[in-house]
Amino acid sequence: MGLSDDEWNHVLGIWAKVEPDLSAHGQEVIIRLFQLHPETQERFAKFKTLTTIDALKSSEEVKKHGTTVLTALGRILKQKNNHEQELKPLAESHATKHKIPVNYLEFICEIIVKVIAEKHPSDFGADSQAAMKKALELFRNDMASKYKEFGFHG
Ligand code: ZNH
Repeated sequence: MGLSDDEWNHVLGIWAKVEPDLSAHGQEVIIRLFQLHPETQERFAKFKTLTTIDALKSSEEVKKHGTTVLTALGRILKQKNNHEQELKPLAESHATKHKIPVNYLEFICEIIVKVIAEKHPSDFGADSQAAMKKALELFRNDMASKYKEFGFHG
């Protein structure tokens, strides 16, 4: 179920292309998450007033949150699955405070892959995409098992 060295090289290689423009990627991911799955936006008290696509696009807070999310994800990916230390606080806050079900994590992971594919068509080939999907699946599985440790079965 783990990734080979080659697969991790793919994951971290494409991530290195994402990082210089992390906030644009993050902004796009969050906006698309809200557009495709409006119920996810309801989890954010701070985004309740952003009811139009224009409001979402011009929000500095959305951009900031997108950067926060992708920064945390990048930190986790770079641990190549030795991510217990980085994952635990995230699982705890998302289980006990934000209460974000695992299927919402599936939504965002799918969108992350799509956004990277659109922004980096020539650097994110089939092998890299497959590796990234696998890495994100590991992330989600470990989040889900940590959720259970925190008593959240979402
Ligand atoms: Zn989340 C927050 C990350 C997903 C919802 N996040 C957050 C933060 C971070 C994150 C880092 C800050 C800190 C804490 O913990 O709190 N996320 C993340 C990641 C992911 C996510 C990495 C994946 C990939 N989230 C998510 C989802 C959702 C969410 C899907 C829904 C739907 N978060 C959230 C909220 C919050 C957070 C609600 C809080 C915000 C504020 O600030 O208010």
